[in-house]
Amino acid sequence: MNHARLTIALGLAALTAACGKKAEAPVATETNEAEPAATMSGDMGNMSMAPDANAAIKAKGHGTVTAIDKAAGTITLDHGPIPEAKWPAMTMAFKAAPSITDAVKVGDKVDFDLSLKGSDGEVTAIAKQ
Ligand SMILES: [Cu+2]
Repeated sequence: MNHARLTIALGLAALTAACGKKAEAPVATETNEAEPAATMSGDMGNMSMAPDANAAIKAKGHGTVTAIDKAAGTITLDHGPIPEAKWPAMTMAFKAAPSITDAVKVGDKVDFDLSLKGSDGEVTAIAKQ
């Protein structure tokens, strides 16, 4: 499963929905002398309601360590669903610092924190259950 593609697709869907809603809404207000509609379309990237594709998503997960590659700096986890990222359960590799890969071993059941950004997923904290 390609997380990056899924995340981007969800992001675009949300962005499109946000923009569509904005466009349909009545824009002019009699009392507001600031430009009502024209500035809106040129400023989509800064709309607070739009998800920022570059922002890291913080998530927590639970699973089992299935592989550790200290040389590559990765840990593979058979993890349960992660609602923050809209992921189903799966087995996948994440980047992990030595402090993470040294803290657990294959077969351990773990709770972990993730930082997800684009196609990069990194385990930022891990603890045996
Ligand atoms: Cu996954």
